[in-house]
Amino acid sequence: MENKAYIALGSNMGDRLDYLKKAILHLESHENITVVNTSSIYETDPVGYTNQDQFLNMAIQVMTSLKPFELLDVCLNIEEQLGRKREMRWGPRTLDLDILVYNQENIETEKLTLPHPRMSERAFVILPLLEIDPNIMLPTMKEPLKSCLQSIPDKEGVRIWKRKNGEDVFALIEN
Ligand code: A4P
Ligand code: MG
Repeated sequence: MENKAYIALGSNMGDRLDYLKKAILHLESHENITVVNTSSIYETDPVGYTNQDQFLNMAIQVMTSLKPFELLDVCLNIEEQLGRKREMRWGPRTLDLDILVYNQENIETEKLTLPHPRMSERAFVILPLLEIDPNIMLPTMKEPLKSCLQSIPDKEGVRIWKRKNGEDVFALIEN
């Protein structure tokens, strides 16, 4: 499991917490993926299309032997299994799994862009990610990601909803 990746999770339909938990368990149950860290769970005001319910968002770190496109396919499959219907870009969703970063890969294709193209403008992505890796560097930025913090909008729309206590990776999703 030599590759390090960060994945953002989001849900704003149905039992949001249950979708996040199930997504993490699905990833962990894949033989080529180990979940090594999770952020707290945040409740966040919708960004983009704002006439929709609040999201739960979090970030996780995985180690994987899958290549980037293989990891993406696993994520898309899990979204599908957990009932995601693609109706509207930026619209309500049971589960969104976005790969944020994969090692220091820089990929620009329609199917997969890494690092995730909109991540550094989005408080609902950056705050959970910095919680698990405060010094993370992106291959596309000279400064550490935390240097964006001051200038990103909507930070007040991102609130801790379920705090992670201690080091136990699965404590949040087990109870
Ligand atoms: N794709 C390309 N790069 C990636 C990547 N790094 N990770 C492709 C995952 N997928 C990637 O995604 C469309 C296609 O993007 C995928 O098939 C994949 O091949 P999608 O999930 O179907 O579309 P989407 O999520 O509706 O669009 P998009 O542009 O990914 O939306 P975002 O940017 O994810 O925004 N507000 C709050 N508070 N919290 C949220 O989580 N999420 C969105 C969605 C809007 N507002 C939000 C939130
Ligand atoms: Mg997505």
